Parts: sequence; C-alpha cells; structure tokens
Amino acid sequence: MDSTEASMTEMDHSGATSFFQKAPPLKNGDLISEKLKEFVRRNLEGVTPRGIVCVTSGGTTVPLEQRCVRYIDNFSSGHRGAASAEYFVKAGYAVIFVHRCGSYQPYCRYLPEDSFLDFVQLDEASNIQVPDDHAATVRKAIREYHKAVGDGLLLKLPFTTIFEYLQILQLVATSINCFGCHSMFYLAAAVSDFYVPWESMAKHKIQSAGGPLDMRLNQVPKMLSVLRKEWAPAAFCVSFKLETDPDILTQKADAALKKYGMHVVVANLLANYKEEVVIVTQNEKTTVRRKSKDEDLEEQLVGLLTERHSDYIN
Ligand code: PAZ
Repeated sequence: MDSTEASMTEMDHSGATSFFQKAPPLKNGDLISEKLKEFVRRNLEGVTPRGIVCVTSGGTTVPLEQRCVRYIDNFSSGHRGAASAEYFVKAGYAVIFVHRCGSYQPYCRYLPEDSFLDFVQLDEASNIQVPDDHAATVRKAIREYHKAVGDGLLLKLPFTTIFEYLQILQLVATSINCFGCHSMFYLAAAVSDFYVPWESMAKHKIQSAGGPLDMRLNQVPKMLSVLRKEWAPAAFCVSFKLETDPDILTQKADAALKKYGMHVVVANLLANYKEEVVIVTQNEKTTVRRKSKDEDLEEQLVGLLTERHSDYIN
C-alpha cells in the first residue's frame, strides 16, 4: 500500500467513525442484532461451512429534514438484488437481504405487476381466488419463499435512509465476520454519495417562505474500504459501479477495485444495465449478457461470482 492509499484509508476510517457518531440511532437496532445472531448461529451449524452472502438492494434516501417531509432518492428498483438473492439461495448460500423498504423482493418478481387487489378475487363464499393464468406463478412464489425462510436461508432487513443502510451494513458485516472467507458481500444497492449531516439538518419542514433553497450536501464517507479492512477483512467483496458515460465506466470500475480493495467490481451502464454487465477483477474483464427476455442476467452473474468465490476460498 503506498502512502496515498494509507492516508486514504485513515481518512475513510475517521470519516466513518464520525458519520456513525453523529447519525440518528438505528431504530430496532437490538432486534436486528438478535435476528442476525440467530441467523448466523443457525447457518454456522453443520459440518461444511455454508457460504453466506449479504445482498444489498435498492436506493438509499437522503432526508432533508429531521422530521422528514422531503428527501433525495434515486432510480434503483431493487430488481437486481431481489433476483440475485434468489439465485444465491439456489446455489446453497444463506442470504441476508438488506433492501430498501418497498423495493422488489425475492420470489415476488414474477407476480403480476398489477396490485394483488387487481388480480386476486373473492368467490361467493368470500374465499380468495387466484385466476388460473396467475395461479401457478403465485403458488411457485409462495412455495419457494417459504422454503428459503423455513430452511433458514433468507433473512430480510429493510432500510430507507442512508443512515439506516450504513448502520445495518456495519451490523451485518461484523456479525458474519465469523464466516471468514466463506462470507461474501454483493453490494448492488445504489447508495447516496452525498447527504445532509443530521446535526445540520432542519428539524422541521423547510418553509418555502424562506425563498429559494440553498443547501450544502456533504460527501458520504467511503465505507467500502472500512468494510474490507475493518468490519469483514476475510470476506469476498463484490461492489457495483453504475455510470451513464460508457467512456469512463471501466476506468471507474478499475479504480474502485484498487482504491477499496474489492475482489470484483460489476460495472454497468444506466442505458442497458438489465441486459449487460462487465465483471471486472484484477485479471479479467468478462462481459455477461442476458441471452433472452425470459432469462435473468443475474442467473449467469451469480453463477460466475460463486465460482470466483470458491476459487477465493480454495
Ligand atoms: O435496483 P435495480 O435493479 O433497478 O438497479 C441495479 C443497479 C443499477 C442499481 C446496480 O446494478 C448497481 O449498479 N448498483 C450500484 C450503483 C452505484 O452506486 O454505482
């Protein structure tokens, strides 16, 4: 590590410490810790260590007021994270699904886009009826979801704000550290780069009578290097990089790989992220393309990443 990288790590460390000290306390922090403890205990049992993966999914919000009326958000739907969580469970991993409230959920992606109220009906005796064209899909979703949860392979932890996201990520990372190299982070969430620090945030709704709003956003401290170096140093880390400009994508992915010590960076462009991603490691750049509309790109992606993870373990 050269001196620039070393001082960068120190800055990340002190930035992270100060962020957590000043963040509003995590609601249900004790309950989340309990759930994590139980999930970890259950999955540590058994002779062969099971792989465990933390999948982050959806976008974080940046509140503008402490009693939040307005917030800054981003486009992420959570579809990538939800689909990937399913394929990790299928590959035998225990999955901690850290997701934005209200975003796509594993096993619900195939359900009709219409709300339940549109496609579920009541018969004359007020029993719930699912029309035949949806019944098989709904049955499959219910069966697979309950199997994953019943087998102790899926734990869902919701977040909304950037404060909640980073606090939960830290809790998860320190809880699964005991899995060592068998743990993986798959960081598909679109995490805000800028935020309003809690202590400088308006307490009440910002009043329009004050005229045009002039607001300064601070940079969110870079937690990836803290995750890698302090919270879960033996874990296999996969981060995602989204750009809109194709000319800078791979360069940015290479930089993230080096700067934060990631094992893999998955690079994608806003214009076609559902169709194509590039797996970037120190030695390779592998393009993964969706083969047909009926296929999830995440199936191939998770397949390749679990192979890389096995190589890493071995
Ligand atoms: O959540 P989604 O399926 O709509 O989008 C997935 C994605 C584009 C947010 C993800 O692939 C990604 O690139 N996440 C990291 C974004 C970033 O902070 O650069």
